[in-house]
Amino acid sequence: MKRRTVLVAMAAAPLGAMLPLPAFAQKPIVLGFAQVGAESEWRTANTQSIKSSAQEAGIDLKFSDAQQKQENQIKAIRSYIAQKVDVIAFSPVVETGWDTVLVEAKNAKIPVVLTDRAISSKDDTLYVTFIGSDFTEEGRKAGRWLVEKEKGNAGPINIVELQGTVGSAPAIDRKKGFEEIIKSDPKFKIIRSQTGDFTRAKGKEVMEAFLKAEGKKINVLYAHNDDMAIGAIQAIEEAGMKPGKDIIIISVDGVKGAFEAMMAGKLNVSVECSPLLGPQLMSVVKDIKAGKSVPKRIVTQEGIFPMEVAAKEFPNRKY
Ligand code: GYE
Repeated sequence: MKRRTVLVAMAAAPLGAMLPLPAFAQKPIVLGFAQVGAESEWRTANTQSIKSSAQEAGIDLKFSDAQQKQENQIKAIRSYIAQKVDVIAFSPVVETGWDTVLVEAKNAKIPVVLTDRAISSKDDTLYVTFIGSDFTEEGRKAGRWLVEKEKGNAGPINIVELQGTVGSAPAIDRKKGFEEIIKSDPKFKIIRSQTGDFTRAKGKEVMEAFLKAEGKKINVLYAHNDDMAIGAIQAIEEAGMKPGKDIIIISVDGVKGAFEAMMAGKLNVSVECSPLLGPQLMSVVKDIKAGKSVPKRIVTQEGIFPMEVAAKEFPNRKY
């Protein structure tokens, strides 16, 4: 009798009462994100992507900017541990030196997701997954483009290289991938290589020094990101040379500023590296909280844009 009453009551209840609790009644997932900084157009787009997709996903985001300093990122991670956030995500400014703080997160049972840049650690239980690009492949793409471009040129081809932040995954891997390809022909020579810390200002400054030391001997500039290439373009123009013609310029990221430089004929090619990692990160965070298993490595898909296609591609660019 009693049971029957319940059934009748349920049938009479409005449909909504039988569904799971609506989203607003659930406690939102809290995600602590320790960003590298705001050093480049890429980084600005990455931050924007993370903030907007957290909002769309209903995730409570705690965000910090480390101004390209590892110590600041470690402090931010420690504060997320102290606040007992649900998940910590970060983009490690350099590859090494993370074990201590990540063991602390592990002991506090807070899962960690790496985005954009990888760490180098023997212990891969310190993070759940790494979402980001294959930087070595980006370096190879840059190298392959140059080899193709210089086919039939006997050389020597003198290259100057603007490296990214010292010790960072993209600087290490973009150098490695590029060298792997160009070493197949001894006509390619890297005559100078120095860091420009992924910024326009340093890119310009270091290029000025390269020009002072090597002048007209420089045939090619390989910059590990667009911002440094854009800074270097200014230096080349100020030295009375034509960027994109007197010096072939190759860079990485594919940000709008690079497309503008390509359309102006000043940058020859940009290898794409997508900063739009936010949506993937939010869905991984939700999966982790739901106890689902996630792959250890999630690779971003990307292309390469020579200046010849820049005007056609420009309207499609999202960052
Ligand atoms: O290429 C550069 C940024 O880690 C992939 O960092 C990222 C790099 C990007 O400052 O522009």
